[in-house]
Amino acid sequence: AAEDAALIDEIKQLLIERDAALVAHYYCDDAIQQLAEETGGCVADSLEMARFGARHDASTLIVAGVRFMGETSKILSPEKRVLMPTLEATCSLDLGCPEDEFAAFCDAHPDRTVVVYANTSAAVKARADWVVTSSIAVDVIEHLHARGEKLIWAPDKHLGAYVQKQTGADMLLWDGACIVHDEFRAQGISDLLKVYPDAAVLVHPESSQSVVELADVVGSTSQLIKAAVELDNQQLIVATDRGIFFKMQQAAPHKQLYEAPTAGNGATCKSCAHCPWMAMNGLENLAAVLRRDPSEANAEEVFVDDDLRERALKPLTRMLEFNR
Ligand code: CIZ
Ligand code: SF4
Repeated sequence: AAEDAALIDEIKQLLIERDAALVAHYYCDDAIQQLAEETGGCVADSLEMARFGARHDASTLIVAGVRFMGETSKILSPEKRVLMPTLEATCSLDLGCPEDEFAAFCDAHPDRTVVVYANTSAAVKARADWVVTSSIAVDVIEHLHARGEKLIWAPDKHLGAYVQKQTGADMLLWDGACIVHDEFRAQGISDLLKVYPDAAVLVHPESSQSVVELADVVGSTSQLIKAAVELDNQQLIVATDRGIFFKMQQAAPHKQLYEAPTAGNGATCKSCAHCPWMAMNGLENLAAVLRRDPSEANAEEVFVDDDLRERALKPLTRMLEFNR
């Protein structure tokens, strides 16, 4: 803990020296979220992270999250230097939707509007008509469906199925999943509800349909935090990355939060309900990336080439303007 305190002081000092703002996702470890908060950065979902970064006047953004979040920040703030604690932090949805296979899928269905989830590479976004996050997916698809458009949806099949059910839209779904949310199990949640019969169940729609069906509230990370505050229930069973407990408990200090059970529960589970890529963001690599001489190349800097950037910016801008 003493070592952590020294590291934290060093990082705070370096953020000032480098004119840098720390932008962290809700799924990062508590120490990172706390630092972002204490240094005037932000803790948010991917949409709000990108917005915050673009608005902030720092010349450097440190994006603690996963690769696509760094890319989105760079696309929206090309004049800023975007660094990450490690560029190796990726996402099973991004990995499961390679650019070439996705382009072939789109080419096979030229009559369909292409909607991709924010959890994709810049190259996949560049192929899309729309980018959405889970907080606005239903609203955007409703809007496109009302205009009579037929859709391609990628990459998360669970979120896609959920949105399809909510809107009745004609959607062809890519077969991708989040390795964290895919692990929640309806049976485990039903069993936990027997122990806490008054609990409300909060579910992120990257979870499977059987889990979504048990939910009192289905929503994005920000929407689930809001629900935790507003619901009368004192006990909450939460089916999303447990990194969210840091902000949720802060927002609803008197409520009891329980992790929804996963398939891997028990002795075999090293990191149930916690994204292994989000967990790669630590104090050590955060400090290391800031210590490097800012006049030299930084191995953890995010670049998006200009042509790709321009193409990916279009569907991202549509999302931001839709959501204003
Ligand atoms: O699961 C994720 O990576 C989420 C929820 C990303 C986001 O949009 O904040
Ligand atoms: Fe990707 Fe899932 Fe990790 Fe989010 S929690 S970054 S969707 S693997």
